[in-house]
Amino acid sequence: MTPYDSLIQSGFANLSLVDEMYEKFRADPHSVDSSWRLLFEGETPKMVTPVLKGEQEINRLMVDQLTSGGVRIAHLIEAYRTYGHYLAKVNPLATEPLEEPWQLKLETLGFSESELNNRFPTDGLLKESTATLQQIIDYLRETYCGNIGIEYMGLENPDMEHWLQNQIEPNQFKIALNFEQKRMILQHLNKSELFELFLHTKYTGQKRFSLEGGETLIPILEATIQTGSQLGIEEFVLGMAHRGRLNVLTNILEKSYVDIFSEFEEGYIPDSFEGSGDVKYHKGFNAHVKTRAGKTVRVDMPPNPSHLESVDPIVEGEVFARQLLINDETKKKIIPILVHGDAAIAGQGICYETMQLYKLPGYSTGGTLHIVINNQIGFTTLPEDSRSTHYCTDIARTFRAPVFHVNAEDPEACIYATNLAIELRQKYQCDVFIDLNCYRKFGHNETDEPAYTQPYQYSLIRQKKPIRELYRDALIQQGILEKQMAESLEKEFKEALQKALNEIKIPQKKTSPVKFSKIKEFFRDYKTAVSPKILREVTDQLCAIPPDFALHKKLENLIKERQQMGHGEKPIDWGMGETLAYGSLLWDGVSIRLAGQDVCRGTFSHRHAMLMDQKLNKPYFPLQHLKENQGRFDVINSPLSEYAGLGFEFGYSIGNPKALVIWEAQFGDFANGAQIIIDQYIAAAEEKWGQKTRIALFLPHGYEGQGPEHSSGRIERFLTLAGDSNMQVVYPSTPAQLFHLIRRQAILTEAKPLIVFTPKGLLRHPACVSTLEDLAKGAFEEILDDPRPLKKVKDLIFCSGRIYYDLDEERQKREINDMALIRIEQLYPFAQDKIKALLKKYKGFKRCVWVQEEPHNMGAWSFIHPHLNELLPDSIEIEYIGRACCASPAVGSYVLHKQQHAEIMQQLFGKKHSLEGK
Ligand SMILES: Cc1ncc(C[n+]2csc(CCOP(=O)(O)OP(=O)(O)O)c2C)c(N)n1
Repeated sequence: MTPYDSLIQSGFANLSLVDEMYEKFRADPHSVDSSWRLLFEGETPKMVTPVLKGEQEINRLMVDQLTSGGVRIAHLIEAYRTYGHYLAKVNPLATEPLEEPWQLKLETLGFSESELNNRFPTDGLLKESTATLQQIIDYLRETYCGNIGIEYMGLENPDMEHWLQNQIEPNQFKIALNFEQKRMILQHLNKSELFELFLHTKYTGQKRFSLEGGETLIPILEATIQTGSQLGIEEFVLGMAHRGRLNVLTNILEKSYVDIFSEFEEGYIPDSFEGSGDVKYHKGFNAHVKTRAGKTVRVDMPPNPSHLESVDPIVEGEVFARQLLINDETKKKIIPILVHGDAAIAGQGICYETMQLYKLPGYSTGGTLHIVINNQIGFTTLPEDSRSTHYCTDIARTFRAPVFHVNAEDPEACIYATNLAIELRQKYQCDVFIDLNCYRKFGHNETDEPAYTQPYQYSLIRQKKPIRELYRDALIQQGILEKQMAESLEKEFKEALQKALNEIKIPQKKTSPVKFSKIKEFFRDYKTAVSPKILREVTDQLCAIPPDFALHKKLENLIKERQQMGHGEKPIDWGMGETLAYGSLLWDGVSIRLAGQDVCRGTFSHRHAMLMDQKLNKPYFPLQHLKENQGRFDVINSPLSEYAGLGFEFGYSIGNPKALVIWEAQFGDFANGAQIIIDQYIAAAEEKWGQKTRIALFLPHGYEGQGPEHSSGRIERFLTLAGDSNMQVVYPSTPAQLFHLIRRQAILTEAKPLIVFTPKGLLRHPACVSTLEDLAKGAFEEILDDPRPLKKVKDLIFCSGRIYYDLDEERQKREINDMALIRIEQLYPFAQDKIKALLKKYKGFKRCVWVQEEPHNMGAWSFIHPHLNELLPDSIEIEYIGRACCASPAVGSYVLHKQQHAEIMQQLFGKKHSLEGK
């Protein structure tokens, strides 16, 4: 409560406070609360504008106004604008009138009952300049406490407040629709309800997540498209909840009834797609919809898994990418719509994480329209058990997004709110919420008995007349619609449904289903080498820092070294290998987006893709200044969110399939905060929905004694997810390998996600370097053979990633030359043929070992073991050397870590190659 509010609440008992505040205000207008400032600046209330006169007079006038009621009326109006929604009649299940909130009580506002018939200035609210207190309150109640409750005050956007007041107050938040508009609403309610009824009778007991009780969603979405298109929107990306999804698919995206019904038929097998598929209420669809004004609007509903709200950041990423592709700088042509459930929006943290993106330059889509199907239940749980907030939409308050609370049983009010919401989004580029208060006619799904747990709620629901009938009867009663016409509209629609049902042909299973992109795609000969000339040119541009740029002292050296590396005068380190991969791709016009926590500099200070002018505090991105017509390069420090952060990038990669999109975790461990995006989308989206992505995940991994949480990117998890050619899991060990890998990912003909375990300790390891020539020839090698000259090999050692350098060092130290160290750089898809070739090359070896840093139950061992064993001669069994099984990825103590490391070395080298024996 503001101090000014307290004064009002105290019934103006402390008028000396006004003097005190005014003194403070005169000395410094910002030293007082904004409510006082508004008062003294004469904006609210308008009656105190003569503040410009002498101080004495001001005080006198204010006292007059306060006591005469002018200020009180102004405050009363503000109170209704701010809190009127608490009294709005938006709950179709309400059985009793709402209790007046304290903010609107007469005494709170400084009035008494006895003043109800006194006349007061109306402050421009009514046409008349004065009216009785009762009349003013009635007007405000009609406006702010009718069938729409609006939360729009105090959102730090006075212009938006005024705009809304001008829209709302003159017509008391009512809309006058013409016959055609009303007929359209009825038609959409018909479609919405009768579709569900039809499914209910024809496919009794089948899961469809009926929209009944919230049918008004369909006219709302219809209005969004119609009004939106008139306001310049050409495309909507719709993140849809399970509830009403089939209804929206047919009645908004115009998916044919035949197609929908077919999916309900026994024996249905999809014929259009060869993956494992998904259930009908998770599938995506897109369509071009014709509006009544003759425009065409694209509506895209991406597929999503059961995981509620997980699609939110994906929708945002997709929209953001598309907006960039069409240069929609105003962000008014493509907009995101997110349809939520009331329990989900209140409970799922991803909603907050996604909204946190909404004003960030690297993520903002210019505002999302949120529609909550608020059926006042989540499965069997009531709001009192599922949220601590008053409204399920209270997240909107955090982000200063206006909310329209509407009653599904008043479709006209819903449409009016929708039109305002979409106009607001277009005008103010803000998120807007429509809280569609409704009920759920049946159980959570159609096989559920809701009365087990909600007998009272369902006793009310069973008495409910369908919204369509309520509206139809109201139109008939108003004389707007003839009963006959209403009946013929319904009949027409039912006949269309029946006709569709008769047309169903169940598709036959294909005899030999064509699989989507094959494993062999990965092993194609991709040309990733770049000529030394281009590499030098890229380097020169990268290192050409503007002369007046105040570079950080330490970075002067980095730039100098990078210049030498790019000219072959110094070995190329990890950072430069990565940078040259980006630079050379951008040179060829490929767009790159790299996002994640602190990626601009790089968590381990190896990247420096953003340089800061030390005097002007302004960033400079060398990779954006290579040449004209180069690819777009975005490097974005993400908010501290893995789930929404990765979800957004996945969505971006769908929205712009050609771009190379990379998400980097701060440490690989943190990727599990985005596990739903990894499991449900990255690993399985192609298999379930045919959705292809070339997204790459960089997961810093490696055992350097930093403890349980900074060692492992959880290689084992990704390998468990790998299957059926769904993605690549790679642990590259040299800068050149990374260079070729990044370039391969950008040009893969069949886009597949790429999981890369990236190093920490190797970033500056003197042995982890490549030459310019390594970049200028060759390609990414799935398997790296031993580069050292060896005698007849007795021990064949397989490993992956960082540990190679430790093993090699130890081997050198011990002057061993009959041991081959083979690096499996690409763990999945497993390059079986290349391994076979190496086994042949080292034929006659006596011992075969897999060495890893990770515990026995983690790392690549469980995956590699059967793959390698299968290829070995019968006489040889692969041996495991690594840490013992452990519940946690790594020990906390550095000393213990070193001990474990020494044990690994001892196990491998100790038996036959003891140093003492030398
Ligand atoms: C992340 C997640 N947790 C749990 C579930 C199981 N589940 C499916 S629907 C549902 C209730 C959702 O309630 P609400 O958001 O209000 O939508 P409604 O079904 O009422 O339309 C639950 C718990 C899920 N799908 N996703």
